Amino acid sequence: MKIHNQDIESHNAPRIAKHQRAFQYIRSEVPEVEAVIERLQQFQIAIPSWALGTGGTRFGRFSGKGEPGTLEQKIEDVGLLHALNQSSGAISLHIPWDNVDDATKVKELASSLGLSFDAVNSNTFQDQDAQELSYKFGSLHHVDPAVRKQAVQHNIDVINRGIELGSKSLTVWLADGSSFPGQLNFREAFQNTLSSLQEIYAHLPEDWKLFVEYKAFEPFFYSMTIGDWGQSLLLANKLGPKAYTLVDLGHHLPNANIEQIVSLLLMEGKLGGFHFNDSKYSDDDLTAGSIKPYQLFLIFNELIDGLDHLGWDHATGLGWMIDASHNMKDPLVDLLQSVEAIQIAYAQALLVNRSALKQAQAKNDVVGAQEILQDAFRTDVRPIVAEARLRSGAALQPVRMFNDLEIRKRLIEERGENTVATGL
Ligand code: PSV
Ligand code: MN
Repeated sequence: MKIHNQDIESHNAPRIAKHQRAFQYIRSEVPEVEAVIERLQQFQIAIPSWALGTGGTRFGRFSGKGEPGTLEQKIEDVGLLHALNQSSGAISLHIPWDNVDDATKVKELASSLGLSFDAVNSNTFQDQDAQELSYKFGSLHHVDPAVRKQAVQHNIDVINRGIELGSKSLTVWLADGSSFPGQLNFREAFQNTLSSLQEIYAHLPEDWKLFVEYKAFEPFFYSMTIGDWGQSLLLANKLGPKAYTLVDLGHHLPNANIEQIVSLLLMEGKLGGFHFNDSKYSDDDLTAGSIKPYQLFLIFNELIDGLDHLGWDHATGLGWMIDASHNMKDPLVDLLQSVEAIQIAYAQALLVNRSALKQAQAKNDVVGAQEILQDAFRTDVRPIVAEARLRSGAALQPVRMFNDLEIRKRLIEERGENTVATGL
C-alpha cells in the first residue's frame, strides 16, 4: 500500500487548530524554536530491515501478520514510515538476511519512496545454508585462518553489495567471544580480529566508514572479543581514519554511563554510528525512550556538545539508526514511537542553555547545572516536533494515522497472514 499526500492532509485537517494553539504557546516560550524545527527536519533516523518483523527471544517468536516477506516489502514498509513522519528516510540492510537480487531495481524502488541506503551490516554470527566453515567458535577472531578468511570475504561481499546500493558504511558486529575461562587466548583473539578487520578495511572505498560495534555480553557469557568501547576504539584507532566506534545503547553492563562514553568518543573524533533502543536490563531491544527517557536526553546533550565542538553536522556527522526488534507490539508502530522519542530527546537537548551550563560548571554550581538540564528536559517539545513534521508534509500524529488508516489490516490483506520477515 501507499500513503498519498491527500491521506496526510485528511489526517491533519481536523487536528490543525489544536496543534496551532499548542505550538503558539511553545513558540512564545522558546525563542530558538525555528532553529530547532530546522534541525529536526534535517534529522533522519535509519530503520533496520530486521526490525520490520516481530522479534523473537530465545524462547520463541510470535510472528505478526502481514510481515514483509521480501526485501521489496521491507522497503515498502520503511516507505510507509517515512510517509507518516518524513524522518525515516533510510533503510539499513543486514546481509544475507536481505537478499539483493537486482540492486538497480531495489535502488529504484527505494528512491521512489524517498529512501536511501544506510550502513550495510554483515552477519558472521549465524551459519548460512551452503556455508563451508562454521562460525560456532567465532569468525574474525577464529583460531583457524580458513574461517577468518571466509568471514573476511563475506564482509568484502557486503561492501560490494553496499556500493551497488549507494551505502556509505559497513557495520561489523561480531558474536565472537568465549563462554568459559581458558577457552580463548584473549590477546590472540584480539590480534586475529584486528588483522581480519585490516583486510576488510583495505577494501573500503575512499568515502566509506567502517563502524566497529561492541557488546558487553551475549551470545557469549565469559568474554566478548569486542566487548566494550575501549576495545572498539583500540581497533578503530589501529585501523585508521575511516574506522569508528558504533554505540548501541543496549550493549553495556548495567548502569554504564553511556553519555560519558559518547562524550569521550566524540572528543577523539571516533564516534561513527549509533543504534537506538531502550532497556531495563541489557540488550532488551525495547522502544527508544520507553524506559529511560532522561538517559536518552543526557546522551543527546553530550552528542550535541561533542558534535558542535568538532564542527560536525548533526544530521550527517554520525550514522543514526534504530536497532530494536522485540516481541510485543506491531513493529511499525514501535518504530514510529522510537523515532518520535528520539526526536523529542534531540529537541530537548537542543534547548539546553549551553553558555549558562558552562558558567555553572565553572563555578561548581551543582544545583544550577542540574536546573539547566532539567529545565530543558521538562519542556514539552511535542508541539515543536509535530510542527517540524507538519512543515515536512508528514502526519501530525503518525501512530494515530497508522491506526486510523488500518495500515496493518491492509498489509495483511495484501500479503496474507503467514509471511515471515527474515531476522532474529
Ligand atoms: C547485536 O545485538 C546487534 O545490536 C547488532 O547490531 C546486530 O547486527 C543487530 O543487533 C541485529 O542482530
Ligand atoms: Mn546494534
